[in-house]
Amino acid sequence: DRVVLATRNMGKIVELRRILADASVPVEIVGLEEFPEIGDVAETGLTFAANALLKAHAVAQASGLPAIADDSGLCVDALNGMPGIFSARWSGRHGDDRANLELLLAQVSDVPREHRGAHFACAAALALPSGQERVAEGSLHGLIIDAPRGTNGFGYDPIFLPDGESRTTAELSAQEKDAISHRGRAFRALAPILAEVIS
Ligand code: ITT
Repeated sequence: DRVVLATRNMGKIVELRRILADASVPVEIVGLEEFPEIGDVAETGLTFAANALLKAHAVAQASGLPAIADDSGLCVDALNGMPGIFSARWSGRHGDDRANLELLLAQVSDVPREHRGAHFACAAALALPSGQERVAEGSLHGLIIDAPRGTNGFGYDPIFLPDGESRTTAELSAQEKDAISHRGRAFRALAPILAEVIS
């Protein structure tokens, strides 16, 4: 069985293939590069779940295969939950992780540590060409530190310290991040649904 992974974000692709492989879902994951005719999906939803479903449905319709999508982001308490669904384009340059992280750091520079709370959120969506859909969500709570640390992961990982951790998510190993991450939680919850729906 083939399932399309509906994302163009390399950081997510690496993590999703790993998380789904570890969850032993008996499917072959194919990337969007196999469907060059599928263009970008407008992320017009107001929630992570709405945007994940938009991406999954668009790709399931266009490819004729089941599709899974991730919509995720970092919600910062001191910024009223922003950048949230705008995390990938916070600086105005979509997918420019460095620029997004620098802007966020500047925005919280005056916020004292006790008010640096934040969480990563992920919605994992599955859509079938028939229109059937499922969503699962996951989150990871922590705080924003003053300066980037670590080179693993992607996006805002170098400035995010999970609760109870002394290392940022960019200092955790891949396996350590997957075990606690918003994406790990969301996709491990979706995995049995995926296995059931495509069997
Ligand atoms: P696709 O829509 O093609 O999947 P995208 O990068 O545009 O890719 P999103 O709109 O879901 O996807 O944005 C997710 C952003 O949230 C991502 O670019 C990072 O800035 C941030 N993010 C999500 N998960 C993260 C993680 O595990 N670690 C660090 N940053 C993360």
